[in-house]
Amino acid sequence: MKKINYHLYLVTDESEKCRYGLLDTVKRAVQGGVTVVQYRTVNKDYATQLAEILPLQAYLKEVGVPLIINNNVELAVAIGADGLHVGQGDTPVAEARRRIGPDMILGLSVTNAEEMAAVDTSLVDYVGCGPVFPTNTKKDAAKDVGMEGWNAIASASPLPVVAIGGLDKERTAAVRATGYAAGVAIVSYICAAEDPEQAARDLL
Ligand code: TZP
Repeated sequence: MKKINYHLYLVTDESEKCRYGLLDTVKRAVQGGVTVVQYRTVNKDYATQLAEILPLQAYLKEVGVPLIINNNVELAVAIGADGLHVGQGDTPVAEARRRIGPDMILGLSVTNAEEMAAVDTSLVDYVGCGPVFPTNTKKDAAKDVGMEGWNAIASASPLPVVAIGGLDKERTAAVRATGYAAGVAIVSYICAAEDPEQAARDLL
């Protein structure tokens, strides 16, 4: 299994919603301790994604932080990203694995126990579980599972599992205290923060 450090996993918001723009927000967050970054957008065309991702990738390579692309196999392969993340309704994991090859990290979102039970550990490297708490960031998010749901789903994970959805300082501490989280994935607490570096530190 490919090893990366999932401890503090930043999922980027739309660049126009990042208080300091995409690159500067990521730089500040990495200074604060972010260990992996996922580039995620639902409103940009391919050319815009490429224009945003190349400087981000150059910076993350320089500092040795892995870059994962959300739900865009073509982009992940074209730039030679470290990983690809897909949701249940996105490119199926078998097709994604075939297209990215054996070495790229592949993450899969799960929103309930049935999806967790169906994870193919021969194809997937890690699982994102949530939303754990309500979130305004993902418009089509499934119902939040709460701490009880997190405990039930995450404890059944055969792979490293990352919590996502509505996480702030207190909730992150609660999720980490369960002992099931390889990491926490965060959008707005960091991207919308007045001080993204300090926000990242809050979550370590
Ligand atoms: N997938 C499940 S919840 C979510 C995604 C991408 C958004 C989490 O954003 P926030 O702002 O950390 O609640």
